[in-house]
Amino acid sequence: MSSAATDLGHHDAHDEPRGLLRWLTTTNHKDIGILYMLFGLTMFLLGGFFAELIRGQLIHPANHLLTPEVYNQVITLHGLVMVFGALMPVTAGFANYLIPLMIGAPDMALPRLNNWGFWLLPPAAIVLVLPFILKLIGIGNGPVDTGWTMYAPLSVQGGPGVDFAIFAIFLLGASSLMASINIVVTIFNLRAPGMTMMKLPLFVWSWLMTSFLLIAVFPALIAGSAMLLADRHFGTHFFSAAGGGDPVLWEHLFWFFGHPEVYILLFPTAGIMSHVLPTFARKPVFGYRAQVYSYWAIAALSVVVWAHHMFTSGMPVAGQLYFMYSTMLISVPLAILFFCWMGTIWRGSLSFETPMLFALGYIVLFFIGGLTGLVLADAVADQQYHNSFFLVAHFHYALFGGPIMGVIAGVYYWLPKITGRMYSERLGKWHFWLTMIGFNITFMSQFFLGVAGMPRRIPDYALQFASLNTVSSLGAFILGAAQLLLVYNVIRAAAGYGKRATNQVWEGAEGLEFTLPSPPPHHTFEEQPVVA
Ligand code: HEM
Ligand SMILES: [Cu+2]
Repeated sequence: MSSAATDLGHHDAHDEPRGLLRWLTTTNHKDIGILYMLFGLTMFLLGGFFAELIRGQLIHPANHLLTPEVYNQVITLHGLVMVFGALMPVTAGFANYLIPLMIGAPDMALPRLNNWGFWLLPPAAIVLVLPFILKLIGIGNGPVDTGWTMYAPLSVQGGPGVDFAIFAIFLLGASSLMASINIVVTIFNLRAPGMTMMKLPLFVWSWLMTSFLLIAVFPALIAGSAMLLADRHFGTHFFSAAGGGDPVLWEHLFWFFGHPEVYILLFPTAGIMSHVLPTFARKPVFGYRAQVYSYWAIAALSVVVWAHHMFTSGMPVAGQLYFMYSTMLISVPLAILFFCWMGTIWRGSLSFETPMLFALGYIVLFFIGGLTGLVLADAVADQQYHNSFFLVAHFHYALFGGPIMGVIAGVYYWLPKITGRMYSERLGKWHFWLTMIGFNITFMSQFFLGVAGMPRRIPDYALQFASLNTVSSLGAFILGAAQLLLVYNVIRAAAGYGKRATNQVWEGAEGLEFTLPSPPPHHTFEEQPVVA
């Protein structure tokens, strides 16, 4: 049994390469996981740099830090880099590192595909950002500047930066599909004896659902991008009304991908929550089955609500009502998840190490993101708030407040496992409080700006928006600076400083990964463990 099981994976030759070649050619899931996470962190810093440029421009009216063209390029790259460069790869890194450890498998099912999946990412990032750098030295007219949604007809008419972005999307799509297929096959086939589906750790379940979603919806974006490319260069008119096409078709294709994408970003970190909270509450996770069923319900509903992004594009009343109510329905399974998290910490013996702080911050911030999403789901209210700063504030509460906080909780939680060293708890707490304070200063003020009528995607604004924008920008500088503490903590642990971590790392931690040494050896579970 055990030999058959281990032969499924690969077995690195024992004279495996070292140094740079090791990282280029590795098929080991832990190495690849680390590559993904480092890539994600790098992109987080780049996306953060763009964010600071945006807030630098908006710090006071009539500012000339960026020209309007460059402003549009910077907001577009910021959005694309954060979503596709930072969040998706970093959660995929957790998947690669943790899923085999959590299910007792020696590696991912398709290790060479895994290597490919990762190495498509750096070229994608370079293709996306290269026009920006070329422009700095005077070549070309810069990167894509349409906003991350790349709406037609603007994207049909835009400069070569749009072509670079389309090519980056092809690479990112191929990478995501490879990773998703690998994850599904691994979870279905490589579980240790006794690890039934209903015993899977919730992080593994969350990634199974993420993979299903990716496989279901990424093709819509790839197809749409191919059509866009054809419209731009091969004389087709998919998105051009003059030639018999329809620009709204792009919106359908984009949001059929784009709305589920929110849950693709969210799920893995909802999974992380259900590991961090029980550990520091010293209680078993509450409502395991309810959480699994909620994942299913959210995933299913997420693909039928896309046009809530299109209320102002013109739609029959019946359509408005359908998309309004179906969207609001998602709050039911989401609320169940929230109740399960609360149930998990309810009357636990809580302690507040850094991962726990970020997990609690997640609950608070993502709750605000969710509630304000309900406001935008109201087809009538959305006529007012659409494309205002209310929306910008909402989706940052939903994307930073949820996924990014969850990723950071996960980083602090598993960093000692991965590096064998504890991070500095004191700096971790500083990181948390500065993030929490900086974040709320930055984005709470944007709700008020939005309600007062400040539109999104503008490099300059009317005088009555001045003071709240200054507040928001100062908050963003605190928020950005705070993330350097995370970088410091990661580098410090990776470089081998800090207290040694035990196998279990945390007093209340459970799961197969915590039965292994910290850091785990290069090859794990060559003998498959048996789960009782
Ligand atoms: C330091 C933290 C951040 C700050 C200060 C920040 C700031 C901003 C601002 C001010 C805008 C609006 C630009 C405009 O419409 O004129 C924006 C757009 C956006 N941000 Fe962020 N952001 C941050 C982090 C993130 C993260 C973590 C994500 C996603 C994971 C994200 C995703 C987006 C997206 C998708 C857009 C829309 C871009 C577009 O309209 O094309 N941001 N950000
Ligand atoms: Cu949506």
